[in-house]
Amino acid sequence: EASWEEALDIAAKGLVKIRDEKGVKALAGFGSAKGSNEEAYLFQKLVRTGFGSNNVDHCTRLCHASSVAALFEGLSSGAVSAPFSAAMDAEVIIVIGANPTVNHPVAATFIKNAVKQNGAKLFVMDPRRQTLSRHATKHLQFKPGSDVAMLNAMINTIITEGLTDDQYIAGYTEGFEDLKEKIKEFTPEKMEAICGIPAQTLREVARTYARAKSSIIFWGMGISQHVHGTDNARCLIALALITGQVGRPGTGLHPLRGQNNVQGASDAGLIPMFLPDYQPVGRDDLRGSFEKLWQQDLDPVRGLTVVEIMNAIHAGEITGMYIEGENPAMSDPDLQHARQALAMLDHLVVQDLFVTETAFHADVILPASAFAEKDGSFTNTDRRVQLARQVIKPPGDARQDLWIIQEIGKRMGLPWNYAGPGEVFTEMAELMPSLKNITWERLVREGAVTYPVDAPDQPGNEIIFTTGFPTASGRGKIVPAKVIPPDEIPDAEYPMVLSTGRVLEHWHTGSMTRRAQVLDQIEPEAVAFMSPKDMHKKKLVPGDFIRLETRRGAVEVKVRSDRDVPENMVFMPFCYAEAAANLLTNPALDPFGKIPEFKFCAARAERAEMRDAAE
Ligand SMILES: Nc1nc2c(c(=O)[nH]1)N[C@H]1C(S)=C(S)[C@@H](COP(=O)(O)OP(=O)(O)OC[C@H]3O[C@@H](n4cnc5c(=O)[nH]c(N)nc54)[C@H](O)[C@@H]3O)O[C@H]1N2
Ligand SMILES: Nc1nc2c(c(=O)[nH]1)N[C@H]1C(S)=C(S)[C@@H](COP(=O)(O)OP(=O)(O)OC[C@H]3O[C@@H](n4cnc5c(=O)[nH]c(N)nc54)[C@H](O)[C@@H]3O)O[C@H]1N2
Ligand SMILES: [Mo]
Repeated sequence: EASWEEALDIAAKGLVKIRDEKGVKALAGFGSAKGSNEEAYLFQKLVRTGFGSNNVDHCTRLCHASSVAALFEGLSSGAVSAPFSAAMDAEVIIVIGANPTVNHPVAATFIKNAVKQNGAKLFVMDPRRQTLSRHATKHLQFKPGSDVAMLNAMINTIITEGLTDDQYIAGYTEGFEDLKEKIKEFTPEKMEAICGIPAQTLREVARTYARAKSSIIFWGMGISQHVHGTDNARCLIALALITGQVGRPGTGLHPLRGQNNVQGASDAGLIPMFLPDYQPVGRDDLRGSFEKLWQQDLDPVRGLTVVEIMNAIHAGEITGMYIEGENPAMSDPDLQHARQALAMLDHLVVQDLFVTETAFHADVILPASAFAEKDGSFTNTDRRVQLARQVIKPPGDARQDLWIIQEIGKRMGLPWNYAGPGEVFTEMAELMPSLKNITWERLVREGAVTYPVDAPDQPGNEIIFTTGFPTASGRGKIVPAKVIPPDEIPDAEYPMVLSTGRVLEHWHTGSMTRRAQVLDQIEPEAVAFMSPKDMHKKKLVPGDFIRLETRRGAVEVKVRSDRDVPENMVFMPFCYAEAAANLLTNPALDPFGKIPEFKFCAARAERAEMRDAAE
């Protein structure tokens, strides 16, 4: 225990010492997608001006990094093209690699209502069945990791059967001729063997999507968390572009965002290759306006990403970190490796609501405040910037994040004197074109504004890309994808597939929800989910303990029978510290988004010898 003064002094001194003795690249920071836009902005500014490098990242790297890579490559914008309520205007809805009733319950309600009230056709594409499957016209339960095969077969059908929107292609896209050539080999018959969906079904779904007046695609982690995550997203973009299913009511591309403020934290620049609003750190012309306003030269070289930072610690290159509102000791892949890295650091400052598994490794823990305990703006999955107002006082001696980040900044020599989030937002708006016509005063007055906004007195544009794209040519780029298998294929030694994700009751690493009595009573202990057939084969009954093992490690966990899980797969949420799924996951990365393959690795599941259900 220490006073705030003492804690802040030690926290900042440790960082300064490393910066001055080992150099600016020996420090790194993880900011938070749970905090406000202003906190995210100030945190990346601290790393870029106080630490002196671009070694700043956050959980988006583990989340939609590959979707964003594909969207930027094709459309020069990583945000959704339409809000989730656009489902209500859609004739056809595709939900792929997402489980909205569990993870996006509000959006799921719109999707269910679209089916029920408007008769929309819903296609759910997921190796695992889910609640939404019951509302679906069809659930395509394809083989995990084979999205590109399935989607390419659909693109092939649309092109060979002449279901493309040729006027849209001519007016708003580029790269179609190349796609047309390359897609020839991906016939539904050939792809059936890879993805496990009958060619006839692939054709029917493709036709329905292409022919509908309005079709929209929602996607989630089942698309992004693969070594071919960017390719998966490229296929979805190609589907929308060749059929013109974007830029009109009821159409579009909607990567369902995860953390409450992952859109805002990314926009605000918690990304190692981009300054706020995705302005590349290497572009002298763009960096110049930041250098002018911040009155300091900035590093023109991109920084390291989440997993790269952990590797750099092992290599002895990074020795100090500041982690605000993230729990990498639970959320990173291959935890043994990640936790070793955290333990190797000479100096670690952790700022969180709770003493997390990450805080366990810290030299200084700074108790921060949750969203209800502070003011700030948050940007949701629909690009809606919303003002959250403080409703309760932080407990005990906990302090607000903005204040803490600023105090660290001052102690590192920065001339900061922000009176509150309003001043920080005003500075952001000066540097971020996306916030044009959104002022703090407007947020206070209206509560929420969706960007982009054309004028101070006009509402924001919910649907974008109505007349082309913000690319240099104004056209959306179609990028063909090849079929690449997952990094680690099941074999004789590890014959099953381990897939990880979420449950309704818990949030990610469980640091918050497992401390919530009610939620923890509903889902109190670590579980893995297996198909009844596999359980029967292995002579397991629900409640038995299994030993789940991969090339990275092993955990013992209770098993639950679940008809939604396909044969030969084990599904496990990553919220349980006592059986952390990420001790098992594969850290292999997608080459473009640098996202790890959380959704697929080879595993072995056996009855745990020492334990049984009676225990
Ligand atoms: N209750 C709760 N809600 C949350 C969260 C939470 O922790 N708890 N986290 C939030 C965050 S940050 C995020 S990113 C979102 C995530 O929300 P989702 O994207 O819905 O999350 P997941 O459960 O990880 O995975 C989605 C689906 O991908 C499927 N899948 C697995 N492998 C494949 C594959 O190879 N291809 C395809 N197409 N699908 C596959 C899984 O079966 C699963 O149904 O949820 C947000 N909402
Ligand atoms: N195996 C596996 N691993 C995964 C995934 C998967 O599907 N499978 N999904 C990945 C994805 S999509 C994501 S987004 C990441 C999430 O990874 P993390 O972001 O590391 O997970 P959280 O548990 O949400 O951690 C957020 C922390 O912030 C704290 N916090 C909340 N609000 C505040 C605040 O206002 N201020 C401060 N200072 N702290 C706050 C919480 O107490 C918590 O400890 O996990 C990734 N890891
Ligand atoms: Mo996420």
